[in-house]
Amino acid sequence: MPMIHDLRSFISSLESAGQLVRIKRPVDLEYELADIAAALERRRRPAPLFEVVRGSQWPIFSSAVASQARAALALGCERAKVVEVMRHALEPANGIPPVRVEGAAWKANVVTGDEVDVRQLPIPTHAVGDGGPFITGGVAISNDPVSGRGNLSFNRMQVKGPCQFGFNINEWRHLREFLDVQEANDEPLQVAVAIGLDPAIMIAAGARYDDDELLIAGAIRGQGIAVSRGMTVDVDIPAEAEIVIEGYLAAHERQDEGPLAEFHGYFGELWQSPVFYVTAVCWRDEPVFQTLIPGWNEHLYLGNVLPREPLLLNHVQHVARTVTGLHIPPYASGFTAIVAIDKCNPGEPKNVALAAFAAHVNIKWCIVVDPDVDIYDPADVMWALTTRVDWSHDVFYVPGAQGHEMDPTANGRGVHTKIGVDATAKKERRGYEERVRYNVVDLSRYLPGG
Ligand SMILES: Cc1cc2nc3c(=O)[nH]c(=O)nc-3n(C[C@H](O)[C@H](O)[C@H](O)COP(=O)(O)O)c2cc1C
Ligand SMILES: [Mn+2]
Repeated sequence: MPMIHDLRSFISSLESAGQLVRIKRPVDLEYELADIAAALERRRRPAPLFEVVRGSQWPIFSSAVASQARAALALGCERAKVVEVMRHALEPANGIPPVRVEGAAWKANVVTGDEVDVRQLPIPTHAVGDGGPFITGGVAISNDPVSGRGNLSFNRMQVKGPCQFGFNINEWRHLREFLDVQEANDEPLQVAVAIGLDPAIMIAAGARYDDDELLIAGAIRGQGIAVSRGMTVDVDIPAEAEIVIEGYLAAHERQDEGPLAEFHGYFGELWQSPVFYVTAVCWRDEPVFQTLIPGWNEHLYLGNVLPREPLLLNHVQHVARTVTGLHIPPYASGFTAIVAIDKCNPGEPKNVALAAFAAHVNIKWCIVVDPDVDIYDPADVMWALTTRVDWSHDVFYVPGAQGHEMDPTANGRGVHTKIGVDATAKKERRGYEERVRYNVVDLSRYLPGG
C-alpha cells in the first residue's frame, strides 16, 4: 500500500479499502453534514467525503479516525496491532523530529490582513446544542516561549467575526502554560491552525507528551514530518496541510465561547476563552476541508482511545502476562476498559481490573473477558457479561476513588465509584459447553457495497 503522507493519500487509502463514501447529493453546513457523518460513525460505516456542500467551494471530509478499522489504516497495521503501534510511537526514545522544508503546498494561495474573512470558510455547525459554527478538526501548532520546542493540540474554535475566533484551552494544557508565560509579559502567543492532515498528525495532537507531538507523528510514519515556516507567524507548519490559519492569541482577552458537544456525550457550558486573531489564511489548490464530529467516535478515538490504550497495556501487563488484547471503546466516553486475558488463576481478572483503574483516572469500569470474546464488538462483550458473570461474586466496587472531573457520575471534585467485572468463564463453577460459532465470511463478496 502506498504510504500515507497527507489527507489526500489517506483518502485514497480509505477508498481502496472500501472505507470511503463519496456523498454527491448537496448537503447543508448547518447540522445536515454532521448528522450524516454522525450516523455513519455510529454504524461503523465508511468515512464521508461530501463533494457538494451548499455555500462551500470546497469538499468536506469527516470522520477520519472514527473506527478501529480506520485507526488501523491510518497507522498502517492490523486492527489488533493498533495498541502496540501506538505504544511504540508514544515512547519518547522512538520520536522522529520534523524536517524543515522551504515550500509548502498551502503556500499556493495566501490571504492576509484586511482581506481575511473566515466566515467564507466552510465551517460546519455540528450538533443542535452547539453554540454555532466551530472548527473542530484543526490542529493548533505553537512553540513553548521558554524552550522554543513545538507543540500540537486540539482546541475547538468558534467563529466570532471576520478575523476572530473564540479559542478553547483547558487549565492543564501545554498551550495554557505558553499563554500564561506570554501574558505575564503582556505579549500575544503566535499559533497556526492546520486543517486537512495526515491522520498521524491528528493522532499525535491528541496525545499528552512532554516534547513536540510532531515527534510522535514522525515515529508513526518512520520519517520526519515535513514542516514549513508560516507566512505571518514564526511557527513550523506541516507542509502538506490542506488549509492553514495563522494568527495569535491576544494577551488577557477572554470572551464567551461554546457550548459544544463534549467527549462525555453531553453539551458543555459557556466558557470564558481566549481570543484568536487571524493574520493569514492559506490553502492548497483545490483543498479538502476536514471536520471532526464533536462528542462522537473520532473525538473519542483521538482523545481517549489511541493515546490511552498503551498506558493501559503497560499497567495490565504488569499484573498479567497473559493479556491477549484490550480496548477503551469510543461508545463509553473513554471511561470503560475491556481487557482480554488467557487467565491462569481464578483471581487474575480482578487484579487486572485493579491495574486498569491505576492506569488512568478516567477508567471507572473494567470488564475482563476471555480471548474468545471480540473486544471490538459491544454485542459480544454484552454476551460475556450475561453468560459468564454471577453478579454477587464476579463484581467489585471501589467507592470514593478519583475519576475525571467531567465524569457525569462523579461529584464536583471528580470522586466516583469504580467497578471491576470478571466476565471470564468460571469452569470450576460449572462446565460450559462449546460456544456457538459460524465461520467468518467476507460479506463484500455477497452484498453490493459490503
Ligand atoms: C477532538 C479533540 C478536541 C479537543 N478539544 C479541546 C479543546 O477545545 N480545548 C482543550 O483544552 N483541549 C481539547 N482537547 C484535548 C487536547 O487537545 C489534548 O489533550 C492535547 O493533548 C493537549 O495538548 P497540549 O497539552 O500540548 O496543549 C481535545 C482533544 C481532542 C482529541
Ligand atoms: Mn503538548
